[in-house]
Amino acid sequence: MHRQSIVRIALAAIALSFCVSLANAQETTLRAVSAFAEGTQFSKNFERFVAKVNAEGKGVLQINYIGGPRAVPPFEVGNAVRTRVIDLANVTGAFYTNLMPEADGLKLSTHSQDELRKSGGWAYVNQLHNQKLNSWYLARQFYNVPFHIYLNKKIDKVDFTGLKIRVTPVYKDLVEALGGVTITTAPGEVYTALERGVVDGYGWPVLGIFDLGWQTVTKYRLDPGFYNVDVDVLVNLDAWKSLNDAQRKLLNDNALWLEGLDAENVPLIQQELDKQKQAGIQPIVFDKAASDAFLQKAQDVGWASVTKVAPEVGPKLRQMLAY
Ligand code: 173
Repeated sequence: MHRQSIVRIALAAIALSFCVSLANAQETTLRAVSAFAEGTQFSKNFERFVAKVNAEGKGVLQINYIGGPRAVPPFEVGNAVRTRVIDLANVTGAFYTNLMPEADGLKLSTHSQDELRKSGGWAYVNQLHNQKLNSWYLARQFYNVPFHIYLNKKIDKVDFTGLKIRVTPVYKDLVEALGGVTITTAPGEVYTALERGVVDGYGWPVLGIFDLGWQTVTKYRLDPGFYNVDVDVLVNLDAWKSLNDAQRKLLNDNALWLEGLDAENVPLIQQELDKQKQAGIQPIVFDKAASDAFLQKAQDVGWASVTKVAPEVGPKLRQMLAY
């Protein structure tokens, strides 16, 4: 080969490898964890989000999903994202109330995330997360999924006197207001607590009790369901600020896609109620007046608790989320 062409090819190769390494330098990897066990109800959609971002984000952004509570204990996930031990988290507000007490109010919103994005509710909640948890409030999932109290002792009125109930901050004040004794545990400890009879019941959403085998140690479900689940996707604020426009767009577009998956919850809830029935879990249902009183109590106790721990933010949050 002509000497000049060899030089030309060599130069082209150098130029090409330079471009490739520049492109690689722009690809960022975010480390992510979930506060819920891998593959279970409240991690599943987040895991679909991770897979989709990774498929679409080649050369732009990748998410390294480290996993569930074996990586970071559920009640420490908020702090891990705040301090950037991880960059991205799938976690419920109830698990980081130690750092941000008003996160307990997220379960009390009465609007879809889509509506809250338009009304300014999302922007307010995001601002609170920026300030209090050094994080960006990327997405909220499961707004249309209620919580229940599951019991192993039958009750003949909405009164938990004499009962020990496993809780998180979601249910604690409500259960106590109804006379129950509360024991706070992470989801991973619920099965053993029930099996050993340490608790007579537990709070949990309508979805997900089959994931960890709880149907074998559950007799009753108190109806109606109350509040709305929030499982939030948070990004460490410094990590968020370091991203370029294309990277943020990738995450935002997929966050909206993730929120859209909530439409699947409607048929899923029906299937799960049928499955609970087949597993022998009996609903405990009271008359309309008692049910309405229970729901009213849940709302009243919920907002009173948020306002007690966050006197200024509480009423404002109520205005923004439950208008
Ligand atoms: O019961 C819980 O552990 C809890 O607070 C929760 C919150 C959101 C989804 C699932 C469980």
